[in-house]
Amino acid sequence: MPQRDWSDAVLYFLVLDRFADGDAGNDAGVDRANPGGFHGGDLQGLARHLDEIASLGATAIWITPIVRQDSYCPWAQGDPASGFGGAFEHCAFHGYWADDFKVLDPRFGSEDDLKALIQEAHARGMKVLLDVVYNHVGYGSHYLEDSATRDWFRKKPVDCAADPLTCQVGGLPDLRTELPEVRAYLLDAHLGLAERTGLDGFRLDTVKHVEHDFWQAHRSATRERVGPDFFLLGEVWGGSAQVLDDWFVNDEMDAGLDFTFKGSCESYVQGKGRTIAFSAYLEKRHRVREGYHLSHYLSSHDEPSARMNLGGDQGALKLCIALQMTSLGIPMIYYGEEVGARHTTWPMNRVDFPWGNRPVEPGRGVERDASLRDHYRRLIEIRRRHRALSAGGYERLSTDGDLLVFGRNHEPSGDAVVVAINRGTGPAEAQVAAPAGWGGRAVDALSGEPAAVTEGTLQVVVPPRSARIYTGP
Ligand SMILES: [Ca+2]
Ligand SMILES: [Ca+2]
Repeated sequence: MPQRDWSDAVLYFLVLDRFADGDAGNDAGVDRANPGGFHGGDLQGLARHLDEIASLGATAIWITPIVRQDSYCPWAQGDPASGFGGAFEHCAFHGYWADDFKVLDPRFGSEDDLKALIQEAHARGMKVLLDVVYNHVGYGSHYLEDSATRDWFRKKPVDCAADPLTCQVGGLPDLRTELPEVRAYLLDAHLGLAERTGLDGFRLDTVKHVEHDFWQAHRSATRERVGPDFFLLGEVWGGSAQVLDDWFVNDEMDAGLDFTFKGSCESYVQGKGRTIAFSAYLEKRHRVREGYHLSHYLSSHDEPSARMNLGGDQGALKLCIALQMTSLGIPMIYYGEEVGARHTTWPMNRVDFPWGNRPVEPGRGVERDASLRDHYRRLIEIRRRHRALSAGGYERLSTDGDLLVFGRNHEPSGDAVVVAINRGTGPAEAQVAAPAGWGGRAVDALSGEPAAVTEGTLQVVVPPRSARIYTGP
């Protein structure tokens, strides 16, 4: 299958340890009762269950870091709102506490396992992004002790509010990424793995904590060593079209996570704020620099899930999913949210993937919601069929009351779609200008129901708390 252009990519992010265990032989120390323990998921398990992701319609996977992890597990206190408020040992199951950047953690698998995973993903038309950390190491990394590397770290404690570049994020040892020796080592470690295994790109962790000139050197190095198409998606905490431009203007990366979409959408579908203000917000996202991408999501490993923030209101959640799939950017799906995983907040926003009655650990026997998955699948299919949804412009058509109607137009292909979202508890109607060339009738791609087009006017009729995606003849 051909690889797809990133402008219409659909990304699936998973915490590898929490997805599928394909090798019980690397499960020493696994403790599934501990929310902060390793749960056994690995590259082999993921490779074996790729169809679970491919059949959803995803075109790319982002997996958490897989380099060898620190074995130190500090005690932590769960947020009572998560459903787990007790103390627990917080281990490096998430992969962000490296012990050594040059070897893979046997708990996640080997380089051969990674190569096999990439081959299997490519065979299904999916790319693979690996999460990499350049800013810090784990609390007990061997680099802190070795005489050759112990000077690679800043010794003076710095507060992140005072200086994001030299501070210790979460108290983690900060690498002196301005030193040529440190840069060369880190680039060699991460890019070497990409060269050897055929990765399609990186998700870059803690971007704002490393110098811009590092990221510029990094971009040149990836171009030189792994090719011009190697994709870079950065995590700039608080990222938006405006904030991320500081990293796009000098081409440090291709895309950045959009931290604004989730909260804006959650508020809007709960009736907060005026429809016209939300429309202006969606329009503003289109000011992203030409050729660069936002990646917008509803849940992540670092925030409370949309499901939790919406109080379990499935109707509201479905509206946010519809908005996610009809908005500009690369939609990112957080593993399991498509089947109703019970992610809450930390530490329970990284729960096991719900496998239902399939014999897969971890997460075997955890209930899953097939109808929610169908909603995702249908929306992703509609998005991939319409360039207007992934790459088109934004036109506000109606913002009366609780009904938002907007047009998405993609001029190069001539594709046009009209999206209507009714967040209210009553039915809503509007008459809006139909895209050029729509005569007679349009069809709601979600329900299959026809809609009238009379003399260039589309009759928009939306049931309570529902979405319509009108497509032309
Ligand atoms: Ca395992
Ligand atoms: Ca730093």
